[in-house]
Amino acid sequence: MEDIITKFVLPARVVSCDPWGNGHLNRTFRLALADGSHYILQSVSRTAFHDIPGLMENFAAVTKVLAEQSADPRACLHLIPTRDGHDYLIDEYGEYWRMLDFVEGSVCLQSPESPEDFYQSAVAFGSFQRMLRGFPADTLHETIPRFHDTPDRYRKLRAAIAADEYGRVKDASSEIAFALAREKDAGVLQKMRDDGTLPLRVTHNDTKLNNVMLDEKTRKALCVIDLDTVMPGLAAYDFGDAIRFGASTAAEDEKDLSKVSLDLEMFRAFARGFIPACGGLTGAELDSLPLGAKIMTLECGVRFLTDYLEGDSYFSVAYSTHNLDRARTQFKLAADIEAKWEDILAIMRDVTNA
Ligand code: GN1
Ligand code: MG
Repeated sequence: MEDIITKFVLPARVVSCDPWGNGHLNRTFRLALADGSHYILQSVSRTAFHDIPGLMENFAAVTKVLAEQSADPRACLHLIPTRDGHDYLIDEYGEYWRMLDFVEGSVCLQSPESPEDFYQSAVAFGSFQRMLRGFPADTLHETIPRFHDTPDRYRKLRAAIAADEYGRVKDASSEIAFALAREKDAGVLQKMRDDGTLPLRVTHNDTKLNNVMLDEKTRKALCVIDLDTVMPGLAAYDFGDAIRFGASTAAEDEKDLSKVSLDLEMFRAFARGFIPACGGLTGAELDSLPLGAKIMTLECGVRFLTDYLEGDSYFSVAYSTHNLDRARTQFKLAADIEAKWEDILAIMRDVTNA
């Protein structure tokens, strides 16, 4: 590790290097330097990302545009160059490493401590989308093709069921039945993307609450992180994925499903923050946001379930049924979103008429 660290231009000696954060793919470390500053060192998952140079090009271009639009250096990530002037390095094992400045004085939450926290994250993700409105989307590399193509996620699930390589299908029959029963409905966002009903925008695509840094004192949103999946997408993806994670009453891998439900107050807080911060969403986009919540939740469950059936090759797991537990929470939440559909629509009417 020391070898890698010395290849980046840092202002002082590194005194410690510790694992950091809660990502399921990249490996992340936080460095503490002798001058009191901190940096983030990350190796980018080669299982998830097959074009890391393209991904890093996106990263550099997007952070440049964001930095131009904000006076506060803490409002956007910055890549720290290597000594020979590159944005990343490849080590002797073929691993890709990048260094970022650490957003000092910030907190990153695994669940909102109040609706205000969640509102703040909504403002951050909405503003992120607005700030990238003028970005030439066709210059972005598609870092994971068909990332939120839900019908494609279902095709992969079906293939995993058919192969049953790890003999796990028998342990997941009710989850499989739940997912397949919703396959037809789950394709509507992709259909509206394909037929042009919904406009393509530059979206973040991984809008978990823990991908926003809040100021530890004011609790105002500072900065959106994890830019690996910034790609052309739908407003409903970012809205929906944020609801999936932050408006759930339980953690993504909670085993006690009675604890998992949709918190309508959190839903309202997010809608109130996201919609005005995005600005200029079309009527069809506004209508698609609740669908985004339902479909992103279902899709994430389908992805966890597929990975479980395929022997946990994508998401990192702490135990053998971890991905199955994750799939279960997503399906429980999706069912609760269905049950609360009329309440959700009423909140949307309130928020958009306010
Ligand atoms: C992955 O690694 P992390 O936590 O940022 C995944 C997201 C999932 C999420 C589920 C590139 O994100 O799509 O929603 O796990 N990222 C990728 O927690 O697949
Ligand atoms: Mg991510």
